[in-house]
Amino acid sequence: MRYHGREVDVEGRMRLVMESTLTARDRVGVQDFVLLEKYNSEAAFIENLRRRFGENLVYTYIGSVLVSVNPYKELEMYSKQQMERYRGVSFYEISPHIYALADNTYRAMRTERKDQCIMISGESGAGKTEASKKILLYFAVTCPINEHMATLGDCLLQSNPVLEAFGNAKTFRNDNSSRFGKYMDVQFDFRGAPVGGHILNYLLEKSRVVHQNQGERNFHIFYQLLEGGDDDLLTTLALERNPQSYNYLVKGNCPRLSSVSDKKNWKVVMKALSVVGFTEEEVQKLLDIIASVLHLGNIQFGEGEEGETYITTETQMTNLAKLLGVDVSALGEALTHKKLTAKGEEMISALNFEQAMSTRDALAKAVYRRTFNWLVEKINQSLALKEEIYHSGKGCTVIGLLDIYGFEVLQHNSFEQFCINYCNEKLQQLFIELTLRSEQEEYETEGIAWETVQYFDNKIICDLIEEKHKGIISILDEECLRPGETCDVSLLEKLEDTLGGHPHFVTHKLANGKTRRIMSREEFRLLHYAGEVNYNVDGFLDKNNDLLNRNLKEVMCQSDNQILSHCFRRKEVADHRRPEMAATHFKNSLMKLMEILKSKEPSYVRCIKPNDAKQPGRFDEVLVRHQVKYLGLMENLRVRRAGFAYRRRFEAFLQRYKPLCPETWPNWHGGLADGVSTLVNHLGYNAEEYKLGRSKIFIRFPKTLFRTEDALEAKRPEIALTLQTSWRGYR
Ligand code: AD9
Ligand code: MG
Repeated sequence: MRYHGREVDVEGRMRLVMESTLTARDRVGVQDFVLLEKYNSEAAFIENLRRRFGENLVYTYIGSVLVSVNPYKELEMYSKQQMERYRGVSFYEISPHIYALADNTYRAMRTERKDQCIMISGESGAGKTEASKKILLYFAVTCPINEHMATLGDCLLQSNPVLEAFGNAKTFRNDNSSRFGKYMDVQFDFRGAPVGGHILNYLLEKSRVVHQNQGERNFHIFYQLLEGGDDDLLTTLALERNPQSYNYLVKGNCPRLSSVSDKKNWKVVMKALSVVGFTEEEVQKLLDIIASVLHLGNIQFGEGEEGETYITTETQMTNLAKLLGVDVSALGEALTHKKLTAKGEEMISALNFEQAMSTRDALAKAVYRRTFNWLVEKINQSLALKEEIYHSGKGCTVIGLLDIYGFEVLQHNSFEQFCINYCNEKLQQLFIELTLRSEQEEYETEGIAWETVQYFDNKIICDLIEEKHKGIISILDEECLRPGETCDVSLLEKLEDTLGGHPHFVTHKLANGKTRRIMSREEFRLLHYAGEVNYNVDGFLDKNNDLLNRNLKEVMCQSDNQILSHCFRRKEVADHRRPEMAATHFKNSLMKLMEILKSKEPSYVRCIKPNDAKQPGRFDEVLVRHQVKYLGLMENLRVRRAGFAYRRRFEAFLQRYKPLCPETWPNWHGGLADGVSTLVNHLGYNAEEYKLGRSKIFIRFPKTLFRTEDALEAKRPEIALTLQTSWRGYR
C-alpha cells in the first residue's frame, strides 16, 4: 500500500518517524503512545488504539511495552517472511509487532548475556496465549538449531496442544480459555540455539472438573476423547460417546462448539503427546484416568434409614475401580466413610449423603489436578537440558514467558478471583518497581537528572492480603485451623475485626455501627489498584482447606496405575502434618515467581480484548477503557513520559535528520554528540525542549519531534534520492 507516495505500515515500511507526519498520524494514530500530545488523556489514548485497530494495526508501543488488541481474525502479519523482516532489526525502526518484541528480547539476551523474561497480561480472551505461542514459534523458526537438540523446537511447540487439551476449556469469555497460569523458561546455548525448557504452572481451576456454569464446558480433553477416540478405545474405557451421558459434562449444557473440532484436536493432541515423548503405555494410563473422572461423576449414592450412605451404581463402581487400578470395595468404603484420628486412635465414621457427594467430587478434582501436575512434570523431563550441554561449561541464557490470568471481576467473585487478583497486584507491584528502576537507570547511565514520578504504590494492598498474622491469607488460614465449628460468615467477622478501617478493605458494616446497604452480608470488598471487587466468602474456607479424606488417599496410593501411584505417594499418607493451605501455597509460589522474574530483564505485552462478542472489527470503547485502567496503562505511560517523550541514539537521530542542516548534510565528519548538537542548534531547539545524554538525545515534547518530522517531509523532494539510499542503510 502506498500513502502520500510512500510505502506505509501494512507493507511494513512505515516507521515511527514516518507515521508521525501529520496526515498519516491522523489516519493510523501514533505507533508509540509516548508521542501522544495529550499523554495524560485517557480519551486520546483510547482514540489512538481505536484508529490503529480500524487499520488492522493491532500493536502499539508505550516505549518498550507492547500493547496488543485482539483482532479476532487471522491477519497476514504472522508469515515466515514477516518473521524474517523483523529478524535483527531494531525495535523502533520498524512497525510494532510481537515479533519485534521477541527479536529484541532474544538479541538483548545474546548481546548482553543476560536472562530475559516476557510478561504477558490481560483479561480472559485478550490474546495472551496466542501471543505466547507466536513468540515461541518465532524462536523455533528464526533461532539456530543445536545438533544435539534438533527436536527441541518441536517439543516446545507441541507442549502447547497437550497443556491446552488438559488445562483449557470453553468459558463464557473465551472458547479456549487457559484455566491455569503458566511460566515457561526457554534455555538457549551460547550460539543462541534453544536447548531446553521448563514450565511452572499455577492454580489450575480444578472446580471446573465437577461443575461448569451455563454455556461453559469442562476441560477440552474429555470431549476430545469422546469425539475422537475410536470405538475400541471407548469400549476399553467403558465410555459412551455422548457427552451428555456424564454428569461432569452436562452442567454447562454445551457439549459441542462451533469454533472448535474436538475430533480434529484429538488427533493433534495424540500426535503432540508422542512428539513430547509420552510412551503408548503412559498415554493409555492417562486416558484411563480421564475416563475414570467421567465414571466418578456418575457414581450415585442412596441414603439408609439411619442416614448412612451407600453406593447405588454398582457397574459404574466396577468400571471406575478398574480404571483407577484400585480395589473396588476399599474405594467404595472410602467414598462413604471417613477415617479420623483422635488422641492417637483411629475412628471410622459414616458420611451422610451430602458429605459422600462432596467426597466424590473432591476425589475427582484431586485426581485431575495431580494428573495435570504430573503431565507438566513429564513435559519438563522431555524439555530438560541435556547433561552434556549443561556441563559444557559454556552456560545457557534464558528467556521466560509468563502467560497468566489477568485481573478478573465477575458478577460473583469467589476464592479463585481473590487469588487471581492478588497475583495481579503482585505483578503490578513488580511492574512499577522494574519500570521505574529501568527508567532511572537509563537516566543515570546517560547522565541526566532523574525527575521523580508520582505513581500509586500498591504495596498497601499487597500487604493487606499477604502480611503475616494480619493479612487476609493469614486470617483465612487461622480460621481453617480453628477447632470447632467455623463457617464462611465467621471468617468474615474475623476479617472485619482485624481489618475494619483499612483504607482498602470494606464490608457492609460502617464505622458508626450502621450498615452499608449496597453490600451483602457475605461479602468483603477490596479496593484494588485496578478497581473495586466484591468477594463473596461462601466456600472460601473449603477451597482454602482443600482436604482429601485420608482413607481416600490410602486407597489411591495403592493404585496400580503408575501415574496415580506417582501422584498419591505413601509418604503423604504417613505424614500427619497439615499440608499447606491453598492460598498460602499460592502465595509462596507467587513469591518464588517474583524472584524468578526479578532476576531477569523484563519486557511486557499488555493484551486488550476489543469486544465481548469475540467478533472482528468491533471496538467497544467502554470495555477497552476498563482494561486500559486495569492494566495500569495510563500509569505506565506517565512513568515512561516522565520528563521526556522521545529518546534516540545519536547516530540514529543524526542519520535521520541530517538533511535538515547544511553543516551535517550530506555527511558529518565530527563526533556524534557534536553532530547532534549542531543539528538541533540549526533547527532552533530551545534548552527546554531537549537534553543530550552520553549516547542519546532526549526530547521533551512530541511537538518538537513532529515539527522536525514535518520539516523533513517538506524537504523530501529535494533530498528524495539520497534519502532513499540512506533509509535503506538505516535498517
Ligand atoms: V484466557 O485468560 O486464557 O481465557 P487469553 O489467553 O488472553 O485468554 P487467547 O490467547 O486464548 O486469550 O485468545 C482468545 C482468542 O482470540 C483466540 O482463540 C483467537 O481466536 C483470538 N486471538 C487472540 N489473539 C489473536 C491474534 N493475534 N490474531 C488472531 C487472535 N486471533
Ligand atoms: Mg490463555
